[in-house]
Amino acid sequence: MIVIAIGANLPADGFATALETCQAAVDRLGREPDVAVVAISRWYESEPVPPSGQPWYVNGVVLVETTLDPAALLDRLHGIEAAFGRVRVVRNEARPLDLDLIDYDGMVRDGRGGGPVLPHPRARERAFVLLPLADVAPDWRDPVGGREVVELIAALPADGPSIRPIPDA
Ligand code: PH2
Ligand code: MG
Ligand code: MG
Repeated sequence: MIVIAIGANLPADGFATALETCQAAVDRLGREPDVAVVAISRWYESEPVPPSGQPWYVNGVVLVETTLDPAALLDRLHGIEAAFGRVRVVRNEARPLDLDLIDYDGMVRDGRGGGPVLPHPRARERAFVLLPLADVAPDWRDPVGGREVVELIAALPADGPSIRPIPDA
């Protein structure tokens, strides 16, 4: 199973909202050669982590199938971010699109020798990844700790950052 998390807290140029930006990014991902989007979570609105004066994020998760290896897939994700106006300047600044590779078929890699760190090292503590992940992959397990997504959700601090599903229009 290959898991990609999507986030945005500014509309990209040409889009009215961060939600529309995220939806268009999923469309674009599905039109990439060698990539198929096979499941899309609900969309969520989530308080920025760490807390800041930034706008709330829109977050979601998709499952994909691909013949690309993790590094090549990540390159494609970065290409889509750039096409949606993402300029990387300051860590955690507000952005029109963030595409993170969360899990690639359970691979565990520390990033030495190039390519992404897998699984994404912070995903297991982030409600804005885990809640949408549970929508599309309730049987997902953290390849490192072996814990199921529902256990990870239950372990989140009760007073953590707010997150709620965006009702369908
Ligand atoms: N992404 C971050 C940092 N903080 N907070 C929320 N709510 N959603 C995100 O997608 C997010 C964040 C770094 O990529
Ligand atoms: Mg991110
Ligand atoms: Mg990112």
